[in-house]
Amino acid sequence: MTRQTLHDGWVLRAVPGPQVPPEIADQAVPATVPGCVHTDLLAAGLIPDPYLDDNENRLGWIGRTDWVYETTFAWQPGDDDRVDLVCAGLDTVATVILNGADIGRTENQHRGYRFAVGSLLRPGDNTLAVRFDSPYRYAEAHRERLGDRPNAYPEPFNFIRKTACNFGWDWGPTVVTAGVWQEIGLHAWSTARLASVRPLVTVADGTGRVELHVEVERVTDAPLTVHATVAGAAVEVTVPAGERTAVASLTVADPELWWPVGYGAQPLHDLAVTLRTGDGRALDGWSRRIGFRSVRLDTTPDAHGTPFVLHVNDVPVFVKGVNWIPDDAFPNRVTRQRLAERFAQALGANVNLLRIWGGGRYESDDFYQLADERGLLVQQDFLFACAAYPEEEPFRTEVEAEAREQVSRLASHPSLVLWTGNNENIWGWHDWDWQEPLAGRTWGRGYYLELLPAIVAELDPTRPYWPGSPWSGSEEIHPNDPAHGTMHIWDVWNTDDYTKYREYLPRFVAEFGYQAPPAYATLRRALSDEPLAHDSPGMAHHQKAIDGDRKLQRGLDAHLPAPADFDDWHYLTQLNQARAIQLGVEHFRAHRPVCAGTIVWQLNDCWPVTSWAAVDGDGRRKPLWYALRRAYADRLLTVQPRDGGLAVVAVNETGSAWQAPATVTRLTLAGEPRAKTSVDLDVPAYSSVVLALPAELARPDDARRELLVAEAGDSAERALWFFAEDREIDWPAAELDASVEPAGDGQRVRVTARTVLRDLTLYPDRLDPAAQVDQALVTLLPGESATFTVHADAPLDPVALTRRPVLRCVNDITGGTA
Ligand code: BMA
Repeated sequence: MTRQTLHDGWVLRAVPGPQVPPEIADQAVPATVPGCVHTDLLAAGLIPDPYLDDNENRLGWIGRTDWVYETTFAWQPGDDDRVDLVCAGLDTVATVILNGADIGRTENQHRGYRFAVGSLLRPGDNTLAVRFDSPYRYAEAHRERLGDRPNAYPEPFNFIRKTACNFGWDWGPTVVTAGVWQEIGLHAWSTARLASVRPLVTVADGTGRVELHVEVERVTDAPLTVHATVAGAAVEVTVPAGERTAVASLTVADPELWWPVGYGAQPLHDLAVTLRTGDGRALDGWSRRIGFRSVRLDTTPDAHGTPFVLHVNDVPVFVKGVNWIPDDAFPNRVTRQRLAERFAQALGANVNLLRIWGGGRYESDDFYQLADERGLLVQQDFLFACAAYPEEEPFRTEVEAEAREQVSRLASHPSLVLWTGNNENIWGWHDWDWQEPLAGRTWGRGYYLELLPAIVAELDPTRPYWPGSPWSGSEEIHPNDPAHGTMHIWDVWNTDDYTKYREYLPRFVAEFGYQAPPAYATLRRALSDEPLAHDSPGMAHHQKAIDGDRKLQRGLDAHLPAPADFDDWHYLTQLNQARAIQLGVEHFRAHRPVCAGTIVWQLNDCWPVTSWAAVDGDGRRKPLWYALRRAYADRLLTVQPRDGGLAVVAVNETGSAWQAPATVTRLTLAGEPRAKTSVDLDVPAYSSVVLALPAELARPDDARRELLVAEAGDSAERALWFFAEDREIDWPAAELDASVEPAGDGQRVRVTARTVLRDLTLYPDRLDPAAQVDQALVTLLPGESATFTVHADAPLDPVALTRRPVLRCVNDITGGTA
């Protein structure tokens, strides 16, 4: 058995057409495989960078063009029974041509393909070409044939099995790619090969079990054996002549369990499978690292409605999640290292679950391996988002094939704990005026409620399936009902103030988000606007949400002093995003266990853009990231309005009791205490306590000049409450002392407050795009100090580090009261 990758020597040509610019029309462009047309044209200097300014607008022709990839490779015949061309992923409508002969046509980015090509190969040089049809032409033809379907965007992504957000989204550019986007190569084999290996791993009564479903492809009837080992257990089964499948079971007594981060370790075991001939000759092998854990979803109706509680190893896990979108519009740029950085950012923000949103992709093996290693739980949506999808052919067959392949591919990963049928499509059918235009046409119901659950039940009954995000558990109940199953909260961003989060008592919030611009250095890299303004052309182009700028302004107006310039606007909008999400998360967590999880929209971005992300398109953390780290900490102290007054809620999402002396103080902005209470906090493992505050604490003498400070143990667990909005508070002009000193390979910025300093934030990327800081949004009372540690490529100017626009706080906005 030999494998030969075919990643070298590719060139790319545009099929002539009136839309193709003359400088590209006759070019043979060096092509990267795996890769895509956009990144090849960019590398060849033939197009401007689609991520900069409004270059995107001039590149729409790429998706309307047919493209041919071609390479020549050397091959020498061996004595193998079969030689296959294996394409792990083609994007999307492709004709594969070997030595001039068509060997196959594909139309699904989310599947792999294998073609037997032995009879077409010749000794010496061979030519392989892949012709990609314009995805628009394909999708529009199917739309024409089947009748249009409602869609949140004016693009035909629901008529092609291709990453939906590639056609643009409310955070993403329209860069409709084509290309050999995953590995491609020759696979020569004899007798038989492993066609698929699907390990179903369960744990019951402390015993681990691997039920191994093996499928072989064979060219002879000679007997075969499958041998498998894991964690000291071994098994061998025969695949009798004529049969293509076998099931082998491995039992591991008392395995060390795999846990989500925060709940235990992530032991992984090599599961090795070998296919042999009857006389023991090895033919093929497969191995993965698996983990022993059980997972189930508890949705048994209770007094509040229908819960949505994920249990791992029979322990209910409070989900502290973030939604994940493709980390780059060009997937070949998303390296394992980049994923590892993003995962480190998720873990650093105390996240324990990533939901892979249905407008993206079935994530890569690298993604899932990293999630397995780090203990990040994964929810994978099937790839349907924000549109009605046709169920007619060829789509039904494609969807079924894709789902079977992906459920099987991902079965080995302990991190994967939940499959979901789609993003917002059942909700869309209910609420987005779809039913009339659909006029009875298919819209995807059969996928979400019949086909996909049947496939998961057949191929991977170890994992729960939930028909949609959101979904209430029943067609009789509105899919976004807060009391039942999962919900998405979007009225806050779209129409209401973020304090409205407090009006919801959801069982599980699978999406809620609030926008802010990316880091300043990110804007400066991407935009040549001079000066930058909230509505300058580049800023406007890199804001894709309907009315986004106005919604940001609405949020500012409700809470914060008016920005005097772009620097103020940038800081305040970022601050408001952080405040909004922190308020939401703390409110929802304070209602555990009725609420069993929150998944913030969204962790990451795919290019430089104003969006709901916590980490921007250049990988820089926005202030939201720091707020999330606090709001998602295992131990959370928060002040919440309750029953017309105030309460301190202590949430303990750890396995041991949280016992600490706690104080709650009402004090003036000048730091003079007005009332104080002390209690001994005792929060059992995985629970919360609510301490109603007496009126002398909950009621200010002067709402514009006071705050509450709740502290437990050391001040790391500190919660603040202001009695008025920042724009109404009588802030003293910010006064502080600051010093900067070298610290290892960075600098330490020490700030001592002479007045209260509200949400002190340091933006070192203003001075060096590579600079990072370890904390943000620190509120100091007079006399208190904070130390920020900054890392940059070279030491930064100490004076600039302690001044505007680098060092900011709310009460420096107008130098005083608003
Ligand atoms: C939800 C998501 C995305 C979208 C986001 C922000 O609907 O599922 O489709 O990007 O809201 O509007």
